[in-house]
Parts: sequence; C-alpha cells; structure tokens
Amino acid sequence: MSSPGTTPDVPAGPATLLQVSPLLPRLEQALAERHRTVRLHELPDPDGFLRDRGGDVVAAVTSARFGVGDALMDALPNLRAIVHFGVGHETTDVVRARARGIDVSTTPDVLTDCVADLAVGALIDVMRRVSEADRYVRAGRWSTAPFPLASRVSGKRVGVLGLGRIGRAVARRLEGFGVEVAYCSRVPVPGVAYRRLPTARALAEWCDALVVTVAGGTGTKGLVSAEVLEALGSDGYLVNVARGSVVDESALVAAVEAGRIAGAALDVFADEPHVPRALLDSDRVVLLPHIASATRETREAMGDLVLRNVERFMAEGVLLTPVPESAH
Ligand code: 8YV
Repeated sequence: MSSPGTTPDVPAGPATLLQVSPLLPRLEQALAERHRTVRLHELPDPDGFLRDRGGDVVAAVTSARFGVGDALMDALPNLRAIVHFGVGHETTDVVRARARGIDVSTTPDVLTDCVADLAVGALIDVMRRVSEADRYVRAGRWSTAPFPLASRVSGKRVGVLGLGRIGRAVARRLEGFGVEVAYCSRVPVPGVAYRRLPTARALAEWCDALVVTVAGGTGTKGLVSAEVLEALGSDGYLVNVARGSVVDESALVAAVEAGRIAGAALDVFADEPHVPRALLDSDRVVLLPHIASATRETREAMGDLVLRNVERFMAEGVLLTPVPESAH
C-alpha cells in the first residue's frame, strides 16, 4: 500500500499500465481512457510510486528511445509486457525481460517505408549537395559564382549495412536509380539477388555510399569504425538512419574534418540531441533530428500498433507484434 503523501495523484487500486515516457497525445489519451494508466514521467515522486505500487504494474508502454532499463524492470515484479513505440528495442534488455517471463513488442513494418524514403532522400541530399545548395542560394552566393559540382547518384554502388525490413526497402527504392546494391548482414538474406559481402569493411571498400540500417545495441556498437570509414574513402558517402551507436562518432568527426570521406547524412547520433561541433560546422554533412519515421501517417500507424499490442495483451495475455527470438 502506498504510504500517505508519496503518490498523492495516483488513485488507489491496481495500476495496470505504466507509461514510461511521453507519447503521441492521441495515444496517451487512448491509453488513459481504456486502461488504468500511470504516467511515470509525470509523477512528482516516481521512485515513491515504484517502491509502493510497482507491484501493481503488469504492462509498460515506452518509446524506442527510453525503453525499460534494468532498474525499472527490477522495480516491477509483476510486469509481463513491455510495449515499445518504435522498432528499435536496444534500450530494453530483451533477453533479461524474457528470462523473467516478460514479453516485448515493437512497431515493425508500419515505419519501414518512411524510414527508407528518408534514407534515400538523405543519400541524394548529401551526394547532390541539396541542403548545401539551398544554403548557398539563401546566402545570396548564387549571383557571385556557380555552385560547385556534386556527385551523381544513379548508377553508383550502394552498400546496405543490415538488410532487414528497412534495408530491403532502401535497396528496392535504389533499384529505380539503376544503383548496384550489395549488403552485409550476419546471415545471408534469402530471396534477394544482391551480392553479400562478408564484413562492413569489405562493403565500404566496394561501395560509393554506405547506408546504415542495422539494428542498434551492443552487438553493432562501433561497427562503422575508423577502419570502415577509411575503406569508404575520400570519394565515399555515409548515410545513417539506424542508431548513432553503430558509428564510431569520434572517428566520423575525424574523417569528416580531414576529408577522408566525401560526406555524411545523419539522422541519428551517439548522444541525441547533441551533435558534435565539427559536424555542425561542416558543409559536407547533412544533419537531421532523428526524423526518419516522423510523418503524421507513420507516427499515427505506430501509435495504433502500440494500442493494438496493449489491447491484445490486456485481453489475451499475449502481444500482437512481439520481438522475434532471432532478433536478440
Ligand atoms: C522513433 C525509432 O524516432 O523506431 C525507432 O526505433 O528510432 C523511431 O521510429 C522512435 O521510436 C521515437 O522514440
């Protein structure tokens, strides 16, 4: 039972659903209307709530950004489901959760098209210098000199690092540009005709542009290392729509500063929303504020899928789109 004063704004009774982080307003409203929902991040004393009432929580809704960390998981002894808004789940230890009988879901498929659209847009942006050209016109420099030449996209070689749903959607789009695609994945991907290269380094050596679509987490941390960037070379471009952790950001900064790669388009960073000064100062880098899935249509679809996962769990005790065993 709660001790007086610790969680005054949480009504008594079994708390069924814990909202860990801010979500779309429409989703928050639906969760609150349909379930006894406690918004942990809005409580004046979240620790007090967890201490006194953590045992009431059976399901947690969170975002890919916040997940459910180990300490929070430990504070919820009766937790049975973790529902993520987003496809990434590296902020939650899924193996640890499963060992405790907690199932975990994400929002796959519904965001694939928008993330792939943005990856291709970012690739074109950095290679054709679109954002840089926009700044050039706005600065009134067009009348003084023609804009420098950029790099052709059509017909180039693009390496896709991680050929999952999003990587495949990027590759399919690039086929329309007459681009030659190769990939690197832990295991060969069945049913695709693209060439598979054994390492990130081999892929970077082969391609003109490396598009990172691999899942984040400890298994891929620093996968795009100084060595991989070196292999990409001074004519090579990097696009990252996956996670900042996949790229060794200090090595990237050094490579950009020294002109050891031609350019980079980044939607994700090691410590969001902080972007290293050297990247902010470079005209050869396209910087985006983690917006790959951020369209009205996709975010609504992600919200609906979160809700359907919660509904299914509350009604039947199982999740609709659980993280597959092979994904961790
Ligand atoms: C969102 C994402 O920005 O799906 C993911 O893993 O990174 C993005 O779609 C994220 O879910 C918002 O927290």
